[in-house]
Amino acid sequence: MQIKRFEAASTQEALLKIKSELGSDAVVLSTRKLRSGRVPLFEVTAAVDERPEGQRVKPLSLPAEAAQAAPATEETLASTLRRDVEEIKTLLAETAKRPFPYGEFLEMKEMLDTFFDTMGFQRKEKLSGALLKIYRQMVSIGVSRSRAFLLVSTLNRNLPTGDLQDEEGLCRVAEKLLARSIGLSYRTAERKRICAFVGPTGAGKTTTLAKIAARSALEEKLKVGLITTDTYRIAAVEQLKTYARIMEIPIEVVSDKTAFRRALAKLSDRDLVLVDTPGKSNVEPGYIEKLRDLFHLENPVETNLLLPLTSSQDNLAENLARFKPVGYQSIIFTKLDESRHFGMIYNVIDQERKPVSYVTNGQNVPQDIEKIDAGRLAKIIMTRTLH
Ligand SMILES: Nc1nc2c(ncn2[C@@H]2O[C@H](COP(=O)(O)OP(=O)(O)OP(=O)(O)O)[C@@H](O)[C@H]2O)c(=O)[nH]1
Ligand SMILES: [Mg+2]
Repeated sequence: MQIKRFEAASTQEALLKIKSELGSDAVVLSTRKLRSGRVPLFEVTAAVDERPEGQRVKPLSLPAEAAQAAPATEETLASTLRRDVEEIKTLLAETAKRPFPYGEFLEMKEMLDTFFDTMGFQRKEKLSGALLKIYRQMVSIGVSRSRAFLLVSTLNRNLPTGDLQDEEGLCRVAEKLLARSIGLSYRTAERKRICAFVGPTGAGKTTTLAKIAARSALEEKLKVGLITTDTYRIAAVEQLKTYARIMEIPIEVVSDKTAFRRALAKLSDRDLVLVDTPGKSNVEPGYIEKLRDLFHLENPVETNLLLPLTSSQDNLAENLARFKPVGYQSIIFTKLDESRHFGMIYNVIDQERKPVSYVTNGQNVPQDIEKIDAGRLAKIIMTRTLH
């Protein structure tokens, strides 16, 4: 490559000099204004490839309009650069302010996963369009992909070919299969006299307890008593005392095991004693052990773990593991009115093999609660609605 420096009164004049000396294949490397004023002077450095014709790099000649335009002085180049840098800075700042679109990203990932699953199934076993639709629906409401596949695969292998196109019929059979699977976790046990409510902060423990207390007292005409172990927050005690006052139900506030035993003795005439516990942060040391210790009495306590369906599947799994040492017997899913991921209920039951005693679907006491069995749960999951 030959590199040469040219001086001229304008860049156009310099380009003409370059063309006549180096030929039309010459490439401009830099332009610099050496002198301003009435007699300006420009320095243009150009290069030409000396390799044989066939091996030359295509020349980067100036575009026609650039050659026509005003000479590119140092000032104009610098101001263009400054403008570009400012523009890039503004764009970067705006991008940084915008939150990463996790929702859209996860939705896209879900669609891709389902698409690849569908392709995979078709290679393993031929599924009808109706079955694939059921699979996609189940995954979209939170049923794990392996459980959804197991279900459609069972339908595929056990139903006559003619039935595999009938989506409505398939949904009915799928609902029955789900109900049977969920039913395995239900046992016929006598309802215990003492019921405790544990679970993550804000899961709806106090509200659910109040709903059950009101229903038991008003509809079942049971003599109900309340105990709260939430002595950490005045507002929490007041919340339950208010409910107790309205329902005319006795309430005891306890802070340790001895007081708990005393309270149980005081409420010994009650048909049903409901025990509220405080929500505590994940890092509170000894919290789970304290709960377990409190409820391991000679008087058996039915412990309900409350899980809000507004949580993610990961968060549900975390809370299941965290509360396992308490030794809960039943699960209550709360906030179904704020979620569409009813399929997660099935994942939890299938994994934990524990029955769901209630679901709650709103903030109204005592209306927004439903006592639930396996058949009703399967219906809620398959129809994706509470009605
Ligand atoms: N949408 C909806 N909100 C609910 C439901 N159950 C409870 N809530 C609301 O959730 C919030 C927390 O309810 P609480 O009953 O105080 O929850 P908690 O588990 O006792 O809370 P902590 O004692 O602080 O751990 C309140 O605003 C309730 O009204 C439900 O089923 N649906
Ligand atoms: Mg509470």
